Amino acid sequence: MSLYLENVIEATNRKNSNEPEFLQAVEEVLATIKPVVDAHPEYEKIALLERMIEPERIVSFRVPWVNDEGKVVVNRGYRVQFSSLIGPYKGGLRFHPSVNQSIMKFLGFEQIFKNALTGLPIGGAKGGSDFDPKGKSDNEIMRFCQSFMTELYRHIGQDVDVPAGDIGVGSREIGYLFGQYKRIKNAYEGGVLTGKDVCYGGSLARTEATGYGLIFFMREMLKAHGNSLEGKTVTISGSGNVAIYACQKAFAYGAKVVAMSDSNGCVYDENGIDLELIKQIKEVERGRISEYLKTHPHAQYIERTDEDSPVWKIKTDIALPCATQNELTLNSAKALVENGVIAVGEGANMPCTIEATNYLLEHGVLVAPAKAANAGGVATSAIEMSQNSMRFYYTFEEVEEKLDRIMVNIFNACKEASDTYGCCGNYVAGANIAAFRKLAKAMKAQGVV
Ligand code: NDP
Ligand code: 2IT
Repeated sequence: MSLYLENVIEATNRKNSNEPEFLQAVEEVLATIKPVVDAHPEYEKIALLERMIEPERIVSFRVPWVNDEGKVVVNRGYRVQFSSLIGPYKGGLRFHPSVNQSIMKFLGFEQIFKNALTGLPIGGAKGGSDFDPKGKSDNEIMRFCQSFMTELYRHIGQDVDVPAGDIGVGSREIGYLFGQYKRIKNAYEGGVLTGKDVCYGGSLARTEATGYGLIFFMREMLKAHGNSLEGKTVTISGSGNVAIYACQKAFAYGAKVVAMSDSNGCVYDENGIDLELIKQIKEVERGRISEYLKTHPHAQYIERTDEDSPVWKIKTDIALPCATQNELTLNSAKALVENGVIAVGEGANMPCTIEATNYLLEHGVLVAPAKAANAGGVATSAIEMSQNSMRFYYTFEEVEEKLDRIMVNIFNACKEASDTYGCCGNYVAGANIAAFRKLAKAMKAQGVV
């Protein structure tokens, strides 16, 4: 490793020692872009890596709101505006009790690279709160969202920073956030948030986009290795937005999804998951996945007892982690390899630990890395922004076709980079290198900012 890279890694570890998820995300990128950095000694003088690793701005704020019992609750809100290098800050909002600055920074850092891969003009950001939406009434969700936006509005704008959904933030929350923004600004600025309902400026197919995009990327990756989704067994972690639409598209390509999960455990249905039932439980009733067995008693429910999710112990050809970071551990990777997995597609952000990814790659498993494989969501957000600017709607088919083309381009970019830099078939390295090359070029072009 070059001395420059070594020094940057050492300084990053020292400065961010209390932020393990952020350090993990940075380490994964720096470990793979070495050949590009080595070929560009001028990067050191202009502190290119240091500037890419340091967020442009972090905003953290108090979010007070009143619960249904009349008690005031205080949560912490964040927006990490990581990079505006290639477009307005862009990235989702996460509402989950685990949210902290480290998680916000890792997600914002990943987003810069992911957004660069889409080929669209969007910078990188992430935000959210440690608010737990579970068990909250609709009115509580609304009051929380209104309070959150009452601070956030001053930091965002359709040409400045464009938030969207992530864990715990879907169409309902985006609606409440948008309503409050519009009220404060006294203006309809459609492009300030994406993931809006189609009835007031959202894009058709945005809801489906991340899951569909993941399967399009998987299709391309398998094709490049003489394989396909047809007839394959698939297991998916999570049962939220990404998991549900990945499941739907996997079935459409002739695969059979046999397992899905939530944070408490997983359901295994050897007949194939009944997706309509999952949607009813998760999207309508906001319940637990274990309720699947009430109407499908032949299925099995396996409770989660430790950090290794039971879903990865089930035999499968293709595994799609679509829940959260570090949900696929080294133990899980070993279990998957032992059961003959051929491909892992990251729908969630950084779902595999570094040890798990390395183990999978060393054992010949194809890995579709998150930055590339789940980029369909944010790419379709950018398509939503462009429709808002045009004051026009594309049809579902038009958006899906654009998304498909974008995912094909992303796969090709990852493949080209991995072939060029001598890590053929390693799309984790390919995605990082392809994104980094573009970002580095833009950073050099724009001077020291
Ligand atoms: P949702 O809130 O719709 O669903 C999240 C799912 O993951 C739920 O099934 C949830 O289970 C499970 N989950 C959440 N946290 C944990 C945890 N700590 N341990 C185990 N399971 C957990 O979120 P999304 O589907 O939108 O997001 C899923 C992942 O995809 C995230 O990593 C997100 O960053 C990423 N992503 C999302 C995009 C989007 O467009 N929405 C785009 C790109 C990436 P439970 O109900 O029990 O909490
Ligand atoms: O992680 C992600 O890419 C998202 N949560 C979607 C971001 C967006 O702006 O659509």
